[in-house]
Amino acid sequence: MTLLALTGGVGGAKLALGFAKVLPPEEVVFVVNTGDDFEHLGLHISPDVDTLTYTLAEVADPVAGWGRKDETWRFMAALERFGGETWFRLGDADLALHLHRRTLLGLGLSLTAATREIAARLGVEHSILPMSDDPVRTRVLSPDGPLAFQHYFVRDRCAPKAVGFEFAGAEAASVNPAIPFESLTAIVICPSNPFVSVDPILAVNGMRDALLATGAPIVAVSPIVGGRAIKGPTAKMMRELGIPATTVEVAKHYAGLVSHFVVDEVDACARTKVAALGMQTVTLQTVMSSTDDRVQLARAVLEFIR
Ligand code: FO1
Repeated sequence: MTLLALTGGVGGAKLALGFAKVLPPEEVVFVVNTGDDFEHLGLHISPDVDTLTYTLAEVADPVAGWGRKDETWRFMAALERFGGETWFRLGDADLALHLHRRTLLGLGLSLTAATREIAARLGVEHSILPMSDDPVRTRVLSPDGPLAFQHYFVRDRCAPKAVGFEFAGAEAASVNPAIPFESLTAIVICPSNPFVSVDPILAVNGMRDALLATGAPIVAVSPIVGGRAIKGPTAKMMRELGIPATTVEVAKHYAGLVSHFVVDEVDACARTKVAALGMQTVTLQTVMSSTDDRVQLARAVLEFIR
């Protein structure tokens, strides 16, 4: 089989690790949101690509989910003394990755090639593909105007009200040519934020049509469990957009694209409404606290597809 898994950062990377543990590198490819990318301190920051890379390399910080475990912060402390910008925290080892990526990009490598090189050096054998090599930048629309994604997410701690989203550059961006659409047997949308992690991927010019044209089942795993987001601001965003924060609403958001939808056991009663949208559904334990949980959910999703 060849599985394509679409993912954002921390939440999606958990299930991605489960797939990487049960499928060999030739049977799964990860396509990652780069709408969160930005230029900062002269560096190209690609948070979701790095979160997945560190997760698959099993060097991610287990508490934050982003950055590296056993990280040190001398660079940040030194930068602070200079009065530099420290709202976005780059650990010392993470900084090395960023400097190395700047070197690779400066040599003319694409983001895909730089990601492949960095992942290989960290011992990751599975393919991590940025959704596009062209810049796409997510902006959160707030009553006070648009906010660059990391300003909204990290600097302002998701406090501003979200009234909409923009994916600047998505229409002009090309789908990553390394995505093996022609050989896919299934597509999984990991339990990432539908609005700011998955929608930027789908917004890349031609991505949605290319996914649908594969004819492969498209399975989404709900990031909303019992009316709450497992991680991040998904539920808050839904309420601000005037949408009830329920798994059924997530399914509605994906209607027309997704053929199979995974709801958590606590939302078993939502299955009838999801089925009414024309999706096949299954109830699974989707909250992943341990590596075993990730592997178990990955296996169960594969079983559902089969
Ligand atoms: N998230 C934070 O909440 N605070 C940070 O200071 C922060 C720094 C950071 C550095 C590198 C990196 O790869 C990710 C980082 N993140 C940080 C996470 C990241 O910005 C978000 O989790 C994603 O953009 C949302 O998927």
